[in-house]
Amino acid sequence: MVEKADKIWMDGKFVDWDKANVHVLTHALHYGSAVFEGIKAYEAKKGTAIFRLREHVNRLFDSAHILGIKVPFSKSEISQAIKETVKVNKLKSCYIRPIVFLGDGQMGLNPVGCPVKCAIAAWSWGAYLGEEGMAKGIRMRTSSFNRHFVNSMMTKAKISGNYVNSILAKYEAVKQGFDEALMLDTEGYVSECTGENIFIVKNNVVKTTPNTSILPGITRATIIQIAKDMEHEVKEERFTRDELYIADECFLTGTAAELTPVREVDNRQIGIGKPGPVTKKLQETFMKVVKGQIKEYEHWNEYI
Ligand code: PPE
Repeated sequence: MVEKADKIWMDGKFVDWDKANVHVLTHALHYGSAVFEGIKAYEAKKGTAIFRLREHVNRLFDSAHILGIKVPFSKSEISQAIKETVKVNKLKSCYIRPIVFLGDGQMGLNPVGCPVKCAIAAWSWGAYLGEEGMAKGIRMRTSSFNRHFVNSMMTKAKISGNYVNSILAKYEAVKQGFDEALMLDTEGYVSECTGENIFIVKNNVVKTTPNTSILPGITRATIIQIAKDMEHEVKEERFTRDELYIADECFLTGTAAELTPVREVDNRQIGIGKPGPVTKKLQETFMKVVKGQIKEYEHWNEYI
């Protein structure tokens, strides 16, 4: 169950959490015509800091542009509203969910003329794939569902409708006792997971899938930067599931998942079967970075 906060920002005003409702004929509810973000605020050195707020707001606007809708607020208004949402709810650290959606007033697939609505909620959210997963690594299986073909769904946009594919895959994996689903692209190469990007490490080389069928993750970009700064060779290159089976290490990245190690894929142990040295070092560094504890990355912490 989501841990309720006090207020939700809706179209420019704060409303009580329990009153943040929409009409049942909301276009987005029927057709998935919404774009959203997932952002995290952490208790950092000098107070609460939102991690890479600018990049998240840019991606929200990019997603809206790809879907073909115009956000009825400016980027600075949305950024300000996000900060205020954290503030009014007195949350020291939290997950933040802005959503821009087609509202009610018109049915049918033609979205022209449908009102565009915005909301921003924030709540406390614990370890996405469990505390144990963070410490020991998770188990995943290759999904029977493919990741979107790039001309069927726009994967660079965080469009709500895209996530039905993730729900199908996640449900299948969880019902079979796994923590997460590994999704392949329509050509059979590794793509990403249901709500995370994926990395492997082999002989100290860090590899992640290229920006084709994936959501270009902000955590992914962060880890690429940190790994390069640690003098690792980083490749953005396609790889197959068997290359993953024989990798030394594997981990997932995402705002909610942060950096989650993977210990097993398709019932095969990955590397030593627990978080490897590169994974551990990146995970530790990432957690310091989001909390504003490393000077060279402090520009990513946006204090509220
Ligand atoms: N791929 C997908 C499909 C995805 O949904 C996410 C974020 C990522 C990669 C990683 O992106 P980034 O957060 O920018 O590093 N998934 C969000 C969904 C969580 C949810 O269950 O809702 C998130 O982590 O906020």
